[in-house]
Amino acid sequence: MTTILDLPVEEYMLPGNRSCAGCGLGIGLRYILKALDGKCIMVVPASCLTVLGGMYPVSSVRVPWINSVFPGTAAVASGVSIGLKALNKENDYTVLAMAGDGGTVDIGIQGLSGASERNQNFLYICYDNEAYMNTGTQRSGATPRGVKTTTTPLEGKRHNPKDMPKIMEAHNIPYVATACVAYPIDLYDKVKKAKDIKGLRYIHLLVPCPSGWQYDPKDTVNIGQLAVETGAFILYEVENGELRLTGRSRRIAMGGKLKSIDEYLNLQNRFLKFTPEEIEEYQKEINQRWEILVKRDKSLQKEEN
Ligand SMILES: Cc1ncc(C[n+]2csc(CCOP(=O)(O)OP(=O)(O)O)c2C)c(N)n1
Ligand code: SF4
Ligand SMILES: [Mg+2]
Repeated sequence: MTTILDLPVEEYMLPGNRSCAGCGLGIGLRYILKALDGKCIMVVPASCLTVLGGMYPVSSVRVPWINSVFPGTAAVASGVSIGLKALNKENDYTVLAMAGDGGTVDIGIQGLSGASERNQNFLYICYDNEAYMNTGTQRSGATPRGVKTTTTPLEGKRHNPKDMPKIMEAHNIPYVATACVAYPIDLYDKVKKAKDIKGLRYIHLLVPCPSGWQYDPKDTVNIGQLAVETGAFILYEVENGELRLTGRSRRIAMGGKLKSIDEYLNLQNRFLKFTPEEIEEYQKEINQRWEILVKRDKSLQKEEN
């Protein structure tokens, strides 16, 4: 098991960037770049990540970085990986496409689906802050039900979000995983594993955002942990169709208990004030999804026996 002492001391993020105080994105990128030993070429569409990366001629990271058009991330990453192959350098670098939820589940989904069908050789990380944050919090296909955004200001979003990891699983790519920046070692291990797999690898990374989720910037890790501890977000990986719960989610499945969802909802001002009946309904949906994933994890049953 990886511990904090096993992490490389080398840093690939430079001190100082332009993201908001308490943004979860910097935590995620720091561990992702460590797991890739800084040997990657990033492809990034318009998003908070472009802001974090910085404007030419300055940069907050020590790795090459291509800014792509919004829908083109997976197409550009495909081109870069084919170019590396032509130069006989495909084992020297990981091509890392990293886009927000808007740039993935809505605007980039067709290019990503095509690249997945072709099993193009790159790692795609969707960092999910559950709205279009860079342009001031508009709802996306990943925004949870009941969230107030600038495009759903009164009644909150009325629809459930797309299950993007499930959509990616349906493409039969070699690796699909979820992760949350509040559990950086779990994220680190997944990126390290994905690095050594050939073909299209997808990680869906939950990134709490104090500005859009409306909570105190000091609570980013706490909120991310609560997302997992309540089952609002579940940590798992799927290799060759086999699903395995990981990290905190695995420990809960092996004898713990999910916390009640209202603990998570109440800490964030982005959610509507739900009635007790609505909270009960929310909890029921979370429990159902949790039970489906626990049942799918055959390795849990083996460990119990
Ligand atoms: C084609 C196009 N449409 C709209 C924009 C404006 N725009 C820039 S960043 C952004 C939000 C991106 O949202 P997401 O992908 O979720 O990343 P986040 O900002 O939340 O990190 C938008 C709408 C753009 N740059 N290009
Ligand atoms: S709006 Fe949210 S995701 Fe974007 S930089 Fe600020 S805290 Fe980070
Ligand atoms: Mg977003």
